[in-house]
Amino acid sequence: RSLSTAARRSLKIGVIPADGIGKEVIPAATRAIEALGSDIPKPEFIDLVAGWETFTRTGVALPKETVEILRSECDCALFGSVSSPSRKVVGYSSPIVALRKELDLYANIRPVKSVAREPGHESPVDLIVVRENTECLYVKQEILTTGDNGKEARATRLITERASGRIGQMAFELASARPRKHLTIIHKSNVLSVTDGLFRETVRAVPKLPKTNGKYDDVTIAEQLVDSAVYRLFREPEIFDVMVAPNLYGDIISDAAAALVGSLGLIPSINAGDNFVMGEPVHGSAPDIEGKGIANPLASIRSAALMLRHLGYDTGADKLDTAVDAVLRDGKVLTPDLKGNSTTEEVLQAVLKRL
Ligand code: GGG
Repeated sequence: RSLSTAARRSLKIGVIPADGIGKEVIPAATRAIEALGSDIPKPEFIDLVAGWETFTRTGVALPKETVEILRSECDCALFGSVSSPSRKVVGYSSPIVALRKELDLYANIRPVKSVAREPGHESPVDLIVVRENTECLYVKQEILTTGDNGKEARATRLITERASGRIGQMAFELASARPRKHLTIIHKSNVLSVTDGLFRETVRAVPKLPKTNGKYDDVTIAEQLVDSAVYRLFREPEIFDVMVAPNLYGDIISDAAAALVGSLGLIPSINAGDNFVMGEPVHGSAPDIEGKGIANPLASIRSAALMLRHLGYDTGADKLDTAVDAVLRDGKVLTPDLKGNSTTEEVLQAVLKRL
């Protein structure tokens, strides 16, 4: 990471497929990256482990070695999907939540965009969910006690000025670079006036900070309560451009928004911090289709494109996105989530043919 983007001769990418279909779609993404040739520095893939399966095998969900190698040897990473159980398992904690914290990947950027009828035409849905990635209820401080009402479960919801400020700045930065320059702050501060109130006020204050120097003056700001935001997302998605939300709301809204473009199997994300970036499809490990070879690889290929773009490799990223758009527009080679009957490999081949 001491090398500038332009000076890098190779790009070291940590590869963590983790669980379920992550093991099928992440290899497809690495093959798409390899096919970019001289558009990017020579990719070197470093295979790393994490996940529920790793836990059942070794007793650790996120091995120290995985974190150390990502920190000391990798320029970036690709993460697949994880199948954490829905019950408490002693000694287990979600490795993706932990990894975002360990590497301080404070922004989860999730673009949701439908493919335009023809290249260059407007997409009917074109928005970005910017999800705070390190706190909210995902600090996972839960306690179970027994009182007069039987068992009582409590969770701490953490919202800090620091985390809200930096995710706010990231959201303004993204909004100011888009044609519509519109940012909607998502909260529920009519009920949670202390926690969501702090998030809302801190994000709102970003453009007024002296360090921003009027940089975001042309960004229009709106706000929406999270429940009505979901309603309006389905009724009139075109009103949204960039949405910024605390962790839990951002997680839910971005999965919901995926329904607008046909499949969760199309939605990419990056987990970004000031020093590291990790691409990750928004979908989970999909145990129902694991091992069948029919998982949609496009969210992972698009996550690779987002990761490359974040690192400044726009040509490579554009090529991947253009190839994915062409496959979708053509509509002949699609996995079952998009009502097709093609396999992961066939969709990958269709992308590779267009690179
Ligand atoms: N790639 C996104 C993903 O794996 N989603 C499922 C998820 O977030 N799971 C949380 C967990 O299992 O710990």
